[in-house]
Amino acid sequence: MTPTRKTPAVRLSTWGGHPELTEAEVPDPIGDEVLVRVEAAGVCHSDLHVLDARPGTLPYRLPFTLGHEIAGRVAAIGTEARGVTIGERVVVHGPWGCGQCRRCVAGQDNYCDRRAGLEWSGAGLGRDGGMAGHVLVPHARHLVPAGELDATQAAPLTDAGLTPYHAIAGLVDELGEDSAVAVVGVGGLGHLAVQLLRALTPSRVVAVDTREDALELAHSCGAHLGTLARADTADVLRAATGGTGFDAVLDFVGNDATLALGAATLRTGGTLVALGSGGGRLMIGKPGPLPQGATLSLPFWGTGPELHAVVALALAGKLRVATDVRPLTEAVQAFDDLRAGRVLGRVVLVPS
Ligand code: FEH
Ligand code: ZN
Ligand code: ZN
Repeated sequence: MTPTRKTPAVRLSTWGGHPELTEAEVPDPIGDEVLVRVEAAGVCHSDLHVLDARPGTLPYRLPFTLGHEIAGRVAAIGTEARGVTIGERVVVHGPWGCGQCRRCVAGQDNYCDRRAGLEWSGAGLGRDGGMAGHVLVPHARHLVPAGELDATQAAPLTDAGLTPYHAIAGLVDELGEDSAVAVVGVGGLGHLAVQLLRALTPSRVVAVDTREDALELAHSCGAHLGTLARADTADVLRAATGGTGFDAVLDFVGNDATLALGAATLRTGGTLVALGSGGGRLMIGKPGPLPQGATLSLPFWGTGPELHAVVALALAGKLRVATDVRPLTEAVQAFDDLRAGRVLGRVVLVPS
C-alpha cells in the first residue's frame, strides 16, 4: 500500500466561508488523467465570486481546491494519456466540459453543450484546482505546452490572457485602421487586453479606470490614452474618438455605471463586450441606450486552440503579464487584497 502523499492546498469547504490553507491528497492519475506539479496559480475575481456564492447558487460539490489559472510541469501520466511527457512545462486550459459534446471535442469546453448538467465549470471551479502543490487534469487535451515561459508568466495567460483574446478574436475583422476600442477596467484581464489589441489590431486603444496606477499600467502596455472614470467620462471618451464613438468597448468591470458608459460611447454598429461580472444591468430595447446596429457580446473564457495562440504570442514577446508573485501560503491575504482593490496586474501564487 503506497503511503498517501499530501500537498498544500487552498480549499473551500463551506459556502460563504473563508478559503482554508490545508492539505489534500496527491492523487495518482489513472486512464486519461495527467498529474501536474503546480508551479504557479493566478488569483482571479471569479474566485471571489465563488467564495461569496450563497449555498445552492453554484452546482459545485464542496470541498474543492481553488485555482483555475495554472502552470506547472507534468508529474505523472495515466496509462491512457497521450501527447505529454514527464517534466514538460504546461499550462492548463481551465474550463472542463463533458468531454463528449461537439463543443468539447473541438476544445471549446468553455461552451460545452452539456454545461447545465455538470457539477463543475473546470479546474478550481467545482473540481480540485491549482492553488495547490499538484493538480489532477482529466485529460491531456486540457494541457498546452508552455515552452520556456516562466510559470508565473504562463499561468495568467490561461484566463487573464485567454479571456480577452477570445473576445478580441471575434472583433478583429471589424477593427480597421480608423477604429478605436475602449478598455474599461485595467486589471488582470484589462492590461493584457490592451497588449492584445495593440498586437492584433490597428485600433486606437483608450483605457478607463478609477486608479492612476492602473492607467499608468495601461500606458506601459500600449494604450494611446488613459482617462479616470468620472462624471464626464462619456464626453471625454466620445471626444477621444472624434465624436463617432468606439467600434468596441471591452467592459472588464460590468457594473451599472460601466455598462451604461459603454452603451453611451459606442459607435453606431459597434460592439459592447461585457466581460466583467460586476452584477450590472443594461436595458436592451428600441429605443434604448445602445446605438443603432449595436452588438452585445457576453463571451466566456476561451478555447483550447485559442490558448495555444495566446502562449505563442507570449513566447514571441507580445504579451507581458504584470505579476504580483506571492507564496501559496499567502492566498487568503491575496484574496483580501484583490477584494479591496489593492492589486495591480495579477497576483500569482507559488507553492513552496
Ligand atoms: C470562471 C468561472 C466562472 C465565471 C467566470 C470565470 C472567469 O474567470 C473565466 O474567465
Ligand atoms: Zn478567472
Ligand atoms: Zn461538452
